[in-house]
Amino acid sequence: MAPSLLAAVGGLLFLFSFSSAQTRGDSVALCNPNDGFVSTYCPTTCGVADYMLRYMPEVNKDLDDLQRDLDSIANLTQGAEDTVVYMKDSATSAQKSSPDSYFKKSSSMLEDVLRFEKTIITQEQQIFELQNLISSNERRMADLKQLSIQLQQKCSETCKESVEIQPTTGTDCQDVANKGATTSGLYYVKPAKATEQFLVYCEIDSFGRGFTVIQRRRDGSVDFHKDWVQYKQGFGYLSPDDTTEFWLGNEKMHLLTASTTIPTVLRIELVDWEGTKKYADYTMFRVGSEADMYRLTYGYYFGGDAGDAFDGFDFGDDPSDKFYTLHNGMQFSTFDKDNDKYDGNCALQDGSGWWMNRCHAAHLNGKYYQGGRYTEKDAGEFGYDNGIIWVTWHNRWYSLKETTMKLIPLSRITAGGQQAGVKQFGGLGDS
Ligand SMILES: [Ca+2]
Repeated sequence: MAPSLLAAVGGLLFLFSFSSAQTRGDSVALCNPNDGFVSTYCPTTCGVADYMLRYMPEVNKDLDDLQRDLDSIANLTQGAEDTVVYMKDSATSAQKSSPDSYFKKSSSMLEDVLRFEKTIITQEQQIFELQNLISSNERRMADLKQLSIQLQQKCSETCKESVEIQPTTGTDCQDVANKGATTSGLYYVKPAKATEQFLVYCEIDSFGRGFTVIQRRRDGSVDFHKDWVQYKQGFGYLSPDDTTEFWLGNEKMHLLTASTTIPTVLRIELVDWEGTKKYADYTMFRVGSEADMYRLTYGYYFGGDAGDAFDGFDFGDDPSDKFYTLHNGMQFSTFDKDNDKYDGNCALQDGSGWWMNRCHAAHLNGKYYQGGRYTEKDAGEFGYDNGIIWVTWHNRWYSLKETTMKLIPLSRITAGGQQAGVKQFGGLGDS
């Protein structure tokens, strides 16, 4: 307790004893104050009462203050006690609950750690796999580099002629066969009017017939969209085993057919996508000179089961269809040399070189369509029938799989009575 408070309590007790005296004094107003009272004389009852009354309000106020202080102290004490109890309770409860909560916290941390460890393991696994991938790729790259070096070495070697060319020569393949050649393959021939020999593929059968092959389609490996000069000189590839596509060339065809007085048969052999083989023969076949634009002429259709498409075809579009699609007498056209009977340019529209009329019923230099069937949409910007066509067998929206055009003297076509045996024609369709 503060010292001021003790003094106040002491004063209170003192005042209390005087206050009972005052209560009994009932003549306060009549009291005459004695001037000497303060220090010289003993006070009268009234004097004492007056003195006390003067201090009464202040004392009461002090008492009130004191009471408030006491109340406040009591309150504070209670608050402190409450706090202590609360703290004790808290401590107890903290002691009780702490291990649990720490356990929970540490468990959760442990879980986190485990999760992170798992993630790390997964990532390590991924890194390992990626490293494997990198090394595998590096190995592949090394292999490829090695291969590239080998290829470069091979390419730098001088090209060796490995194509076997048969030693026998003649004016054409029948002449070669007549001289004893029995093997199909590459031969040099020199027709009478030719200034120099040139290479051809001779198909020599077991009857001693020698066919000179002038055109071959078999897999679409050669693009037949060529210009005038290319069709004149020939393009594609001759192979000793008859595995390639080519156009022998208009000039050579002219030389082969114009040099002889013996009628030449053009045999056309066709294979469709079902593997069926058919043929058509034309005798007295000739290809004119370049001055006459390598005009196609023949005497007549000599037979075959493919039908006479060179004679035109009545498509049913127009009464003049057949007349405008026949080929006998037509000059050769390429996209850059329009010799057709059409206002437009058949060779340009169909992307080939051919003996175009207006335009064709037979079109063996057409675009190669895998599977055979095609539509206007497939036929490019012009949308005309531009496939490999022989309409007397398959319609114009069916492109044949294989074709062969080959020459043989008329005198040999029926040799051994074998015209009917053409179904066994060599090479064709064997691929
Ligand atoms: Ca024209």
